[in-house]
Amino acid sequence: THSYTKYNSFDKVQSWINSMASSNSDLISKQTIGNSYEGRPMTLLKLGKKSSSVKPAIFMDCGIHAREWISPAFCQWFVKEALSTYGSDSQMTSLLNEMDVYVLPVLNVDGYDYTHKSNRMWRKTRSRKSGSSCIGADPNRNFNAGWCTVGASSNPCSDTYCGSKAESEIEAKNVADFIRRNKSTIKAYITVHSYSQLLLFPYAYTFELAATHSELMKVAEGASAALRSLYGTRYTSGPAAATIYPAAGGSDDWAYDLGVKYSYTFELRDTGRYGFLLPESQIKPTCEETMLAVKYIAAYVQKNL
Ligand code: 0X9
Ligand code: ZN
Ligand code: ZN
Repeated sequence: THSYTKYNSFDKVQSWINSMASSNSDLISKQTIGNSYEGRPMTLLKLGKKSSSVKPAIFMDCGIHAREWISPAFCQWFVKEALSTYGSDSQMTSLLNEMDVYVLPVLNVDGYDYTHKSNRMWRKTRSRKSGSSCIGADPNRNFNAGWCTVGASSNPCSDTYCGSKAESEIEAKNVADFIRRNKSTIKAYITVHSYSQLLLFPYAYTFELAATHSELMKVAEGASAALRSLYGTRYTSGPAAATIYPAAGGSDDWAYDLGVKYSYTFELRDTGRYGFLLPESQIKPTCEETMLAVKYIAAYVQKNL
């Protein structure tokens, strides 16, 4: 059975998605943005008060990397909190009245399932390619942003394999197609990873500063301060190349260059004690503090539409 304070399997997340979407039809709907390499549906939730006019939107995905289990846990938590605080929390109410929030709880569905069934430390997709016995590409090296120029490998056996071309991975292509199709409404892109306690923004594929660097930094610092206010958890904010490492093909850089001006990558808890194996006892505090940061970014975006 599904629990917000446990790491749910893909099947549990999928049935949770279906039940959320069918029981709260006022505020939530679901759509499939495509299927994965192994044929699993990639189901996107849309949160927001129904409106006759087109609303601006925020897109958030979790679980690009299979082993980063706290990330899908956060997307599930976000959906729960959004629905349960709409109508009582003034910020959430105003956010969902004025904007839509798209939540993709698990992007790398095949990899996520594989980490539950076979190899807990798997990172990549599960695609096969002829000529190599190695499986999968790194979906966060597969977007069309300086593709495979730095911090990525062209060796299919590497954990940072960039794929045979940009968007070779169907999961990356499905997300990119959706964002391109809805480019005029999507004002912010948030992607959730673990671990290291960082709030990153473009660029990762170059050390050059983004055109809107100071605004991106200001919002990141505000979000990090909001996060820290709950339990004192410290996050470092900055452009990805200088703050973590240079790496091309990331979804954050791609979305930013497409024109989504507010593009952020969260690296959630912890700083390495447990790493990807973050205990379930930390799901609740991690999600509660991260809510404050995501809501800070959302409030800023909403105010600056
Ligand atoms: O390397 C990554 O893809 C992310 N770190 S992780 O440990 N979760 O794998 C950082 C992503 C930062 N942004 C880009 N590299 N574009
Ligand atoms: Zn990651
Ligand atoms: Zn709460």
